[in-house]
Amino acid sequence: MAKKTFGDWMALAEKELKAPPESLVWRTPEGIDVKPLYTEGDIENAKHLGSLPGFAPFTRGPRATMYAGRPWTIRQYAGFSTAEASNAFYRKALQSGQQGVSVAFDLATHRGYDSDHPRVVGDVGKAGVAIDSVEDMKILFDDIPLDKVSVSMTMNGAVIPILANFIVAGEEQGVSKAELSGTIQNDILKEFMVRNTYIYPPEPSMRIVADIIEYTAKQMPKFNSISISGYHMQEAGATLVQELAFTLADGREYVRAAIAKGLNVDDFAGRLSFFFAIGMNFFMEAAKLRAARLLWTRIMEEFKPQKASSLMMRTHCQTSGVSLQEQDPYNNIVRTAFEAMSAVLGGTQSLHTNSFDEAIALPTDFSARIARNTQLILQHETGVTKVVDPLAGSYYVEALTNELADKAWTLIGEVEALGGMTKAVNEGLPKRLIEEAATRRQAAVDRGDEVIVGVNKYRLDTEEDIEILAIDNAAVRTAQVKRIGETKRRRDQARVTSALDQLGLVAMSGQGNLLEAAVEAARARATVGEISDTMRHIFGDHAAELEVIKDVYGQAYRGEPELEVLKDRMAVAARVLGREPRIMVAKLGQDGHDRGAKVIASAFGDIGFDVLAGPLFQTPEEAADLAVASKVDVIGMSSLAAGHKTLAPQLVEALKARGGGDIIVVVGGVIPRQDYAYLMENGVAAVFGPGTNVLDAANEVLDLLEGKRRN
Ligand code: DCA
Repeated sequence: MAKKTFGDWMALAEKELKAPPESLVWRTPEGIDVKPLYTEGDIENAKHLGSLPGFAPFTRGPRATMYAGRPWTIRQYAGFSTAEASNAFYRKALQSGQQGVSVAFDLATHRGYDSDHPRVVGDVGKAGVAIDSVEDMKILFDDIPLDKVSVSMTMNGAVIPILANFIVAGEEQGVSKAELSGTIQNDILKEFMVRNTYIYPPEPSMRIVADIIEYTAKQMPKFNSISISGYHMQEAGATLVQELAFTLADGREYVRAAIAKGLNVDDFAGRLSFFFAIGMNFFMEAAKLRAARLLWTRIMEEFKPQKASSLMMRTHCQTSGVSLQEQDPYNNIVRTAFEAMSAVLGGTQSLHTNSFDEAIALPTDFSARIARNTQLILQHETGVTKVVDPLAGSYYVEALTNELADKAWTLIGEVEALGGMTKAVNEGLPKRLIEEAATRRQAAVDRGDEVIVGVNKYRLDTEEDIEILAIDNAAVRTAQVKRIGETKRRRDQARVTSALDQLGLVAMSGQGNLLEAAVEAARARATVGEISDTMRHIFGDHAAELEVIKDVYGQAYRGEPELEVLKDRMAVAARVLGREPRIMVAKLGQDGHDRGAKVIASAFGDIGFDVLAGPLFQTPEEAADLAVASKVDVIGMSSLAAGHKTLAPQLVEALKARGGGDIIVVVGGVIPRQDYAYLMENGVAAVFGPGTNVLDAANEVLDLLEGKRRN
């Protein structure tokens, strides 16, 4: 029988479909046209084919034997309330099959505030563990041998005091810094783009990164000095091409900063590590990791290293937080399992699988067990560890690898043309592109173009509440404040002052190493807040420019009845008010996750509201001052870090105290249903949980406004 050609297939497909097969092409948010069939022809020009794992450019994996030799590390990111509670959680997890520790700190710690600081009342112990000094750090790792278990710490803002405390906790456990293994995130550039847990402006922040790379290269040979992270970009709405390009461009910038510090590339490059998100686009996510390794080798070749390990990308991955849904939450177990499989097929070195309840709260013991077991099942039951890079040679996956690499390389070129990532960040390019992508995606979900099972399709009539973990934030704060007091009473104050003075000198002069100086201060029991403040006095605080993008959400709905009806209602409201209804989108406390707030601000602006985007990190009183002065009708408070039960009632009270009691307060974000009644009893007019359609929210806000006027 004659061999069939692609043309034969086209003809047959058209007959079957009764339409041209091109109609099946799926244009992804990356601008990649995914076709229904891939053949040899699609990889004819792909230059990356034919390599082997363990060799540059490492497309097929950084190790020769990959999981057949050693499976990836099961490393669950966790931390909550106190050091005692988190320590107990880690020890139990390690006994149950977890292989490495990954610490989540609370937002007060991230931003360099001690737990007794007035700005962090709603944040202490909420979205991670509160660490104020070495005393807390020692409790955190009590009975966890730091010479055997590798520890990852997600810390960027207060990275100097936290790493210093970790080093000293190790010392006092009898483990020298040379023996410590693990990773510090230390990736500040993406904080300016998306995550916002920065403290200082970009320039001194880059010095901090370089000082840590220098210190670890010289004194901590087993420690990964940085985890260059795309994760938070995807979480903030970036496409996979943006995530790839900006992460690699960040990496290049850090290498340049370390070389400018006088380091030889081979002295540190082998200890750079990466961190990506793995979302629901199964094959594309696996291809992304393959493309990332390919491109990293290309970038590192520019620096002419001698060691092969300097060209090698090693990465941690986490399943996607934004893919988790509040509605029908057990679906999240399925989502996470697919994402985990994709990360593994892409060749990750270390993996976190989210717990199914993480769209609404911190994991319970039950949900954490399922998340961990998802990986144990992959490692022990599926056979997926037995063969290296099993997707290699797939026409589709190789074509995707090639196309993602090409597209990301073009975007990396645009960043270079601006003068590198620090300049691009200052100019706002990555942030803007990511926010546009996020808003476009929200519109696609709201319109139902992108299906999310149980949310915009197949939604349940009634949702059952699931058991969630609630943190008593006030109790954590009281305990932390007490320990800070005890630590300060017991320490040698003269030694603390002298160590902090020395740190200040290193910061001011630009000479010496900040981490080296901070280690001495940590030994003397200076607190995280004191070490951070010493540098704050010299470096200053970073204040982000707030920009709200326009015409992306509106564009997606152009001419559609849903938007037109809403716009008519807006026009009526504007006539009654004598101006457009004014809404302030507020972020309170240290919660810098502003994707939701930005998307709402942008979409509400397109709908016709006069939108005021409040600055990050406001106290309830500051937000109330601004709202009253700006004569807003509504405040939309966005909360993603569990501070809502403290901060929303405080905002309502602060408004009343300023004569703004008639301003309507609505709250949106990661709010468990169990908390709705409490918020409503405390003056909140409406709550918009995860999965809320933005047009529905706008209609409800208008209902509230009209109700107010009728009263
Ligand atoms: N055969 C033999 N040895 C192997 C193999 C293999 N197939 N695979 C790995 N190993 C070795 C590695 O060389 C490494 O030893 P080394 O440190 O002495 O070189 C050791 O086993 C551990 O493997 P590795 O792949 O480095 O895995 P991790 O220690 O888990 O590190 C990494 C992963 C991504 C590099 C790290 O930065 C990390 O853990 N990141 C986590 C970040 C995080 O948790 N973020 C939270 C949001």
